[in-house]
Amino acid sequence: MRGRSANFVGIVLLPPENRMAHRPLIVRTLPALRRTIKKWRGGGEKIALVPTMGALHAGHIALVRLARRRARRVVVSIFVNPTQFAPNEDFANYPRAFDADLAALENAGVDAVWAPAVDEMYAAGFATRVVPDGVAKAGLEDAFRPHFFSGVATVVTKLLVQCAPDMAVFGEKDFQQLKVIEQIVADLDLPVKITGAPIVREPDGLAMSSRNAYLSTQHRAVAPTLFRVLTDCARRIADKAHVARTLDEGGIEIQTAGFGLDYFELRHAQTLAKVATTSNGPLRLLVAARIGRTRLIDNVAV
Ligand code: PAJ
Repeated sequence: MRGRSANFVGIVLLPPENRMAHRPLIVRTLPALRRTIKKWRGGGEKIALVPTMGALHAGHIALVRLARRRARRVVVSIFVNPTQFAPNEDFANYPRAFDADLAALENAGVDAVWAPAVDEMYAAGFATRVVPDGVAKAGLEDAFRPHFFSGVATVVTKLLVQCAPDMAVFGEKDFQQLKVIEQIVADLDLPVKITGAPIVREPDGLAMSSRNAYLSTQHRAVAPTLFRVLTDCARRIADKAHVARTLDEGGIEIQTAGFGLDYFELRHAQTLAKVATTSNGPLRLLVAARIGRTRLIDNVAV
């Protein structure tokens, strides 16, 4: 026994605060969140926020790791935000996996998980919305989900006020959403730096998404077509192929694979304005398409 415990002595003698260092604090109420933030601020610690709706995958965790490199404290919010879902959308069925999420965040070294109930976020009588214009009206996601960006803008503004982070990380996966949030922060003078993080993909190129869980085996096999067509068309456009023709051909390929196409467009990467030629970059190629009951979005730089 002596010899055996001696093998473990290095682990056993670790001070408790070190062993517990990566177990995130689960925060459910605004006063508790404020106390935590105030304590960290008082200690002069830099805070990063990673907003999510949970059902976490490697794409979310990459945002957390980026946040960890930039700030002493990392808060991840998990809140399936009802105001960004239309009545016919998947709010009720959106995947929820709090225990698995917590385990993943513990591994990633998160300090706190801000997970309010819906009535903590939207108290009785709640009647204020942030309604973004500009990039939020670019005719991409907004054309198919008209309610979406006011819901996102309202909840993200609240999260930024609640957590008062120095920085917040968002994925390029939701490219228009990232631009909308940059615009809100600039327009409302919110003292936070917004950082965009690259898209994390499955080995076959499919952009990771909580909604990929909805895909049938058959549709999952077809789903990487989106990234393949995106990269192929981006390369052709960068090589000076005719833009409209390339987009038409790419769109047909996506539909032939079995998707319903919402949009497949070349846009200016900052303003999201329509572009007909490659003369005024930086450019982004963006797609949204439906397969079965799942709607997928993706984009690449050109
Ligand atoms: P959610 O879809 O959970 O995504 C949370 C964050 O993870 C977003 O910034 C999103 O762009 C990023 N993300 C998702 N998949 C990614 C991938 N494959 N690679 C890199 N980043 C990825 O987006 C939302 O939640 C909500 O709209 C929210 C901003 C939390 C407001 O409710």
